Amino acid sequence: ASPRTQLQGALNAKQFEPFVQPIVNATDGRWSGVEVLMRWRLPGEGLIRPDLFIPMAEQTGLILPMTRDLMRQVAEALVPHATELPPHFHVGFNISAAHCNDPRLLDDCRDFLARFPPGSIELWLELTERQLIEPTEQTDLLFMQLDSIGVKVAIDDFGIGHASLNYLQRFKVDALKIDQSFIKRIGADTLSAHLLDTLVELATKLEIDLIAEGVETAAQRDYLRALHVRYLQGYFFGRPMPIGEFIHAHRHKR
Ligand code: G
Ligand code: G
Ligand code: G
Ligand code: MN
Ligand code: NA
Repeated sequence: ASPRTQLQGALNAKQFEPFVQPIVNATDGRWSGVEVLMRWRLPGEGLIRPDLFIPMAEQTGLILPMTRDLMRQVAEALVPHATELPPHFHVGFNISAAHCNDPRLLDDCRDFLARFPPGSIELWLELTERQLIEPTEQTDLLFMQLDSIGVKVAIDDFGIGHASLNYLQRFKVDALKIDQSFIKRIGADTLSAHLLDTLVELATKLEIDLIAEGVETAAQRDYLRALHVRYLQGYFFGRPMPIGEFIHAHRHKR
C-alpha cells in the first residue's frame, strides 16, 4: 500500500493517539498545562514516534484530519476532568506549517474550545521555527481570528531557525519555546548562557512568555527559574504519557 493509503487506514482504524507531557509553572512547580504529542499505535509494532510519520502526513495532506482527530480525542478525555484542572489549563498542539494556510484550523479550534466550560482551558498552537509559515493576507486573517477566539500561539524549537521580530508580531506570537539544545548547554559554556540571557531580555521587552523545553536536571530548573523563565517542560517533571495516566498523576500530586 502507498504511504497515503497506509496512513488513511491507520486514521480510520483509530491508531493515532494523544500522549501528553506536563508543562510546569517555574515558580511553584505546579502543572500549568500539557503539550500533546501524537503516537501511532501500530498492531504488532508498538508505538511509532511522530518523526517517522509526521513528514508523510504533511506531504499527503493527511496531517489536517489527523490533527483534527487528535484534538477530538484530547477534548473527549479531558472534558470530564475539566473541573479538577487548574483554571486556564494550557493544552498545546503541534501544528504543521502546511496546516496554517487552511481556514478549517479556526473551526477545529473553535470546536475544541466549545466543548470545555468557559475559562477552564487555554488552547495553544505550537508552530515550529524549523518550518516558517509564509505570511499572506490569508494567514493574517486566520491568525487574527484565532487571536480573537482566545487561541494562543507559541513558536516551537525557538533559537535554531530564523523567525524575525516581524514574524513574531505578524503571527501574534504569545510565547517562545526555547529549543532543547540551549537547555542542554546550561552550565557547559558561557556563550549559551549569554544567548539565554538575551532571549529572556528580548521576550520580557516584547511581553512574550517563555517556556524552556528539555529540562532534565534540578540544576537546569534552578538556573531557568533564576532567569525568570515562566514555564518549564522536560523529563525532569514528566515524560509524555497517556492522558489517563496524566489525570491519575495530577490527582496524586494535588
Ligand atoms: O516526543 P516526540 O517524539 O513526541 O515528538 C517528535 C516530533 O514530532 C516533535 O518535533 C513534535 O513537535 C512532533 N509532533 C508530535 N506530535 C505532533 C503532532 O500532533 N503534529 C505535528 N505536526 N507534529 C507533532
Ligand atoms: O519538537 P517538539 O518540541 O514539539 O517535541 C518535543 C520533543 O522533545 C518530543 O520528542 C519529546 O518527547 C521530547 N522531549 C520532551 N522532554 C524532553 C527532555 O527532557 N529531554 C529530551 N531529550 N527530549 C525531550
Ligand atoms: O510531588 P513532587 O513535586 O515532589 O514530585 C517530584 C517530581 O515528580 C516533580 O517534578 C513532579 O512534577 C513529578 N511528579 C510528581 N508526581 C508525579 C506522578 O505521579 N507522575 C509523574 N509522571 N510525575 C510526577
Ligand atoms: Mn512542540
Ligand atoms: Na520544541
